Amino acid sequence: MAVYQATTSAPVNIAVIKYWGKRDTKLILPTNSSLSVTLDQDHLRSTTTSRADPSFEKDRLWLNGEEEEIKEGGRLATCIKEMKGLRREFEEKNPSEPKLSSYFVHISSRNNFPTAAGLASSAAGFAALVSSLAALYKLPASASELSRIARQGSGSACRSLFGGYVAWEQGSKPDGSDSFAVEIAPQSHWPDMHALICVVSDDKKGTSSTSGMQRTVETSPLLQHRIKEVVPARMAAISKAILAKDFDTFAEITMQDSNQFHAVALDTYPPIFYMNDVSRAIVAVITEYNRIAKEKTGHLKAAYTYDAGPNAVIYTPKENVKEIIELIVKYFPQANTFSDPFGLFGAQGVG
Ligand code: 2P0
Repeated sequence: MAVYQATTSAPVNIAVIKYWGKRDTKLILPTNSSLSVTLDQDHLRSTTTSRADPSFEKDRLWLNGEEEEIKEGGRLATCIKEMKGLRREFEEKNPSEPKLSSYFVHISSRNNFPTAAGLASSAAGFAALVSSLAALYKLPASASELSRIARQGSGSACRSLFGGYVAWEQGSKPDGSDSFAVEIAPQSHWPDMHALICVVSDDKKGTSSTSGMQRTVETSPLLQHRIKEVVPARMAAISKAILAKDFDTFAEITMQDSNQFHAVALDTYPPIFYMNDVSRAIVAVITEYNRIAKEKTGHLKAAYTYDAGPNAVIYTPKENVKEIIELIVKYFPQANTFSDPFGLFGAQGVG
């Protein structure tokens, strides 16, 4: 008996131009383009195994060993259905291929990063799910084509189909066919770039991204300014900075965009707070660190960014990593580093 099974993995990504707001909540089409840096390390990935078998009685999924319900019409069901649709097209073109599209699938997904790293896992999770089904089904689809399907699982997941620097082009078509991720540059383009994760809290966030961003779309006048006037110029400028390895411009835009995302959250009614006092203290430390560096050398040394939670991600050229960890430990003495060797991208607890 043939065994139809495939295992793949996908990395975590952290946006430097933030996605926040949908123009279509079912297809997950965003109100603005976004851009992320992939934390492309072996130890920050979701790994997923998919198996198709004629004996299976329904589609099932396990997340870190616990079974999750696949709700009809929900995001998981949509991704699985879309992937089966692609397989069906493939079988029509290649009639000798087994009819896997008619079998149910069992999917098992695990994150190898500690929950305590405070990272959103849905991006890596949906990207790994889609790529494992693509491998199971032997689809010739490109990463951008697959990103269109991962997007329907979780918006930010479309950016985890690539390593390195990745843009999610918002697109303009109502069917979402032009809303997908593209690689701006591979990680190898800028090996000097490092990221530190400062865990302020690993508590589950109060307002989910999905509901929070829709409240922002409905109530924030600042969001309208952001999506029309601010993001398009920043997307172009930061892409250019990445290609030129211009850290000063990259850092300035990254920090400004994090600030504006949190301003838009505050402009939501009722307001949404994701950063806390420790997050703000880290902003102050990095700002002062950059001020001194700029005075001495004319250049910035670090860029902070915060997602829908209080944890900081700090981008910095490699030469500053040690200094920044020492700085964080000095000002946040309760900090403890994870015992896992995090390699290039460190994770630092400051909780
Ligand atoms: C981002 N975030 O660009 C932004 C910045 C959080 C802050 O993408 O509803 O989990 O599943 O599409 O992708 C979080 O939103 O939301 C997010 P859904 P998602 O990374």
